[in-house]
Amino acid sequence: MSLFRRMTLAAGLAAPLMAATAMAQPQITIQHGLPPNSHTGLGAVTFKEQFERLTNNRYRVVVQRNDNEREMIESVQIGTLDCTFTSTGPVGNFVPEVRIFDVPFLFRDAAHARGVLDSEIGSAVLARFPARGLVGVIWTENGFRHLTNSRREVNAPADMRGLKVRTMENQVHMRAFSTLGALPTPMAFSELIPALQQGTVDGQENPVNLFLGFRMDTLAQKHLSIWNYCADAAIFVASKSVMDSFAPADRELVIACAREAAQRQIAAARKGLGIDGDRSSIEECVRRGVAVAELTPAEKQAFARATRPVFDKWAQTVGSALVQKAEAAIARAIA
Ligand code: KDG
Repeated sequence: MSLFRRMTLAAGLAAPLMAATAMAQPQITIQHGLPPNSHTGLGAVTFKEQFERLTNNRYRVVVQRNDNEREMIESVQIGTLDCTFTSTGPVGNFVPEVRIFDVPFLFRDAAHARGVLDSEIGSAVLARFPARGLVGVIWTENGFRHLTNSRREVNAPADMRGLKVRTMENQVHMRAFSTLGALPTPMAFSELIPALQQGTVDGQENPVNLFLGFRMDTLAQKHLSIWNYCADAAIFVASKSVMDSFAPADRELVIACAREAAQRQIAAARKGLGIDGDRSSIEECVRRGVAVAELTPAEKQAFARATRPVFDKWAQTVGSALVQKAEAAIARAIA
């Protein structure tokens, strides 16, 4: 798709406020799911600043918020949106191989997750995106997803029975929760806070910094289980048709700026979680009266074993050498 055609589409579908005078300057729109002061907000703004600066303002980058990640990816796929920072949550619906990174209890800690993302496994998964009209530009991070709920302390698989838990629109997550005897309730992030307010779910799982930022502690979420269930490998995804429309030098700049943005996003997502000794986010949960259960390695292993059928089921649907490599990583993670 030519850049001019894309500008017209963007003006018509994605950026109704764009002034006619700005038409001479091509516009790139990036969407992400959280408020401006979040880690995804920081990533998107960093991308904007870097790309505009390095192209001497030949482009204008517009940052927008959209808390429906599935919708964002669909738009990127059809080329009405240029790019997005998204969690992997709904991405597996478009690029099934991404589900490797949704497998529960795959990663021990942030360093382990980073190592796998930056390895040939991460690159091999990114290589699957173009066939689906997408470019997986770079892996970033949302932070480990932890469970909160209004009903009880959870530190063993049996504690999960009967808990109604909001999950992302992600088949691996849903299966993991149902395997543990919980009742997974998939919905977009935009529906999560109303669901907690109305008590239509007992719990949810998200990185601690999102839990704090959205004040979920005030929505009856009194129990937090730090269980390193899912590393939540977020990703910068661009539209393939849009990337193809760039001159090679500009395409390289997109990649370089996304990398810089990802670095800042990762640092922000990790803040306060005990990585590098800073536990301020976990301490803030305690200060707010949340009962925090930090699971021991043995307790996490019990969950990893209990959810092992999820991997086996998922592996049947993907198949391939990739699965074997991921399986080795899983074996290491639960050894
Ligand atoms: O990518 C940032 C958010 O949109 C993402 O964290 C949403 O984790 C999310 C969820 O639970 O839907």
